[in-house]
Amino acid sequence: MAVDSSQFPYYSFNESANFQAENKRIIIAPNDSLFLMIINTDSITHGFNIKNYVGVNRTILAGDTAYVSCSFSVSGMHIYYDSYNYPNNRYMGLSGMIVVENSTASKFFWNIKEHQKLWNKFISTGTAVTWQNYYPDYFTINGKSNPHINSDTTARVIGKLGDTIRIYIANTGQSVHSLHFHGYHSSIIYSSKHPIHVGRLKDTFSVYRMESLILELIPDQKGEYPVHDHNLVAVSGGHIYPNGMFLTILIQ
Ligand SMILES: [Cu+2]
Repeated sequence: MAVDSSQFPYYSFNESANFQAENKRIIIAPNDSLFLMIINTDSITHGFNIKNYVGVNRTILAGDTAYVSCSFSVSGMHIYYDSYNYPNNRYMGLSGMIVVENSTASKFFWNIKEHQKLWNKFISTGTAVTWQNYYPDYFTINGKSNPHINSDTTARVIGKLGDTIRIYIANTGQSVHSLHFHGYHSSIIYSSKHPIHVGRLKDTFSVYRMESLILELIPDQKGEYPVHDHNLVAVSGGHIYPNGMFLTILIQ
């Protein structure tokens, strides 16, 4: 269900039979062994893969189960997703985060996506879509839009002056998103697409399709400041402002 209470088909990797728009967030330490059992409870074929990880791609028929084992030797973040009928199934929501870390920083997670309501209906009924004609109208963080995203305690940054805060961002949608922080600069400590950008201190971050990015924020002032997508259509939902990719940071 979208921010304006309209409904459209949406898929997600969940831990149980209870539907959650946000995919299961997997957090492990470097060199941990991760074993996944992926059950396809749908009536159509799905897949599983981890971006930039060789040997885990699976096709999972309706009702079947796949088993995947993997591990990561260094800290970072990876995107797992439905690789079948790509990118359609992934676009429909089937994509989440694998966070590899052992830091003591406070952590927040933004899995960002966007949708064109009509396209979700088309894809769910097997109707072909042409990505060149894609004009999304709903924009989400962890499956939620403003104002609901502000009550997601795993997403909304709340901290104190001088804290070390890490924000894990994955763009699992089809569009590029450009996140602008008001009030604060953050440094890039990991980028899957542009490792050369690590160390840059900025207030606006482009996040490309299927890119994962880790930011470190050390707040130097108190206050409540917005963070939003600077492609301003993404600050709307169903054409209503500000019901999109927009939340606030609260530093006390
Ligand atoms: Cu701005």
